[in-house]
Amino acid sequence: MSDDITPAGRRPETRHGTRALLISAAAALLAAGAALTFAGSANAASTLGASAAERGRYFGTAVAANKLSDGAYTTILNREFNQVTPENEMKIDATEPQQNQFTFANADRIVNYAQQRGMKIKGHTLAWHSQQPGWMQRMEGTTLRQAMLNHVTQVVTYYRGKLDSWDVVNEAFADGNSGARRDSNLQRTGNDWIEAAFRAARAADPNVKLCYNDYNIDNWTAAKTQAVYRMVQDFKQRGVPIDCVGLQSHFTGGSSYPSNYRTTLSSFAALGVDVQITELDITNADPNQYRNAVADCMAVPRCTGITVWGIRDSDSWRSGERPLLFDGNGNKKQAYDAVLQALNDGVTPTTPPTTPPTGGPTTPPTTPPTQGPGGCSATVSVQSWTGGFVATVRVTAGSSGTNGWRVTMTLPSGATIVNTWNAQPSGTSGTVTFSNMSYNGRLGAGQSTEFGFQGNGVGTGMTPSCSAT
Ligand code: 9MR
Repeated sequence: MSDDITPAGRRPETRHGTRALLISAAAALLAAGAALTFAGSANAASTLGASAAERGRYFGTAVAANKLSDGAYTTILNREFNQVTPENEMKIDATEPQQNQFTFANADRIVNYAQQRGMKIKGHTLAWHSQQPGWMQRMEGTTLRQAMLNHVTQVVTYYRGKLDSWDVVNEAFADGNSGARRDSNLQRTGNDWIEAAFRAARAADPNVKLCYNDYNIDNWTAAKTQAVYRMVQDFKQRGVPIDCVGLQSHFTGGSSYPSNYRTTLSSFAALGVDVQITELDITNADPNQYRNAVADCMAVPRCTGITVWGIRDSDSWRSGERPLLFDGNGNKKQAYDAVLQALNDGVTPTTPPTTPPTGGPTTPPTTPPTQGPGGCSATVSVQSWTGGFVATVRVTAGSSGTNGWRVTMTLPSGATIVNTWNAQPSGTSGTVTFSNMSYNGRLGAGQSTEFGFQGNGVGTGMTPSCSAT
């Protein structure tokens, strides 16, 4: 593994400290793994899902709703996989074909199917430059930003409690050597569109894991990989809620498995996020590349699961490359055996790899809830750094619910707001009233929502008061 590459922005002494830690952690895992591997091969699991589960992971596949009536397809799905990702049914054009008219029928078929069988579900995907419905493709600026946040809020709310994770943002970085964001109508709404989407998702479901997902971020030295790494590092430092990074890993169409893949997986994981292989397929299903990719995931404790992008070659978006684990007749290919072996040889992390989602380092609410006259309350928690802060405000409806709400707070002298999400501020300094957006004003009795803002200066001593409208 090309361990000598120092990612930009990381101090060498930190790097050495990290390496020493990783080496001792790896030694401990190897010691534990020796015993577990022995036990594992004594009664090696005979399906992909069972083997992954024995090692605290999942093994999943992309699923198409219209194939759930194909018996040959579902026989393999039920036998081999314990996680699913809807291939197209949760994309923006599928769930909000007309603005504010949501359709979940096809996605629900997959969700119900998976839930009945105890399979984990990854939602895919909430904010993406591609597969936008026509109305969204024609939008720009503030209107688009609001529409995107509304989409995130509505869809995450609809599936609250049902999914394991969401691909909140998909494919936001450019290919090539620029390390820049991909140009798109979403990107043109402002560079903070990604974090705004993550914050809206967290507010809508505090328990689902929130992932950033992309392709061509497998090679650790690639500019695109480094750019995504720096974004995730920045999010963790600033407390933007992110729980996982998905490496699509389409080793098709001219891409292939990079020898430093394990370094990439472990480097992202070291930032404090789970990593997952989310859309794996490999030209001609090369058994060695499949074996290596799976073994790399198994060697990284926070690599929590692998999803292949379809079941049979005939189900693949690149069927001509026959890139999957089953042939068109549903027979296991050589690559299947290689993957099963790599799973069975894998190591069970000593600590469970799944952690509850975290929004980064948060401080407990700095003020007791204050009950406004109109039946809502608000608390604020603040994360500060030198010269700035992010405030997250939780609004909770009283016993009669709200049609709308307003939260007023006085900023300390010298503090100014530079960015607000999920609320409309009346000003940028002094006493500011934050009003609900169109999509988060209506709260049932006892229900909560969150908004937030970023400020310059010091953010201490703010006391929110809430009134329902
Ligand atoms: O496999 C999906 C295919 O059926 C769709 O036509 C295509 C349209 O964009 O999307 C494919 O899935 C993509 C996934 O959503 C994101 N990463 C790349 C996948 C392959 O194109």
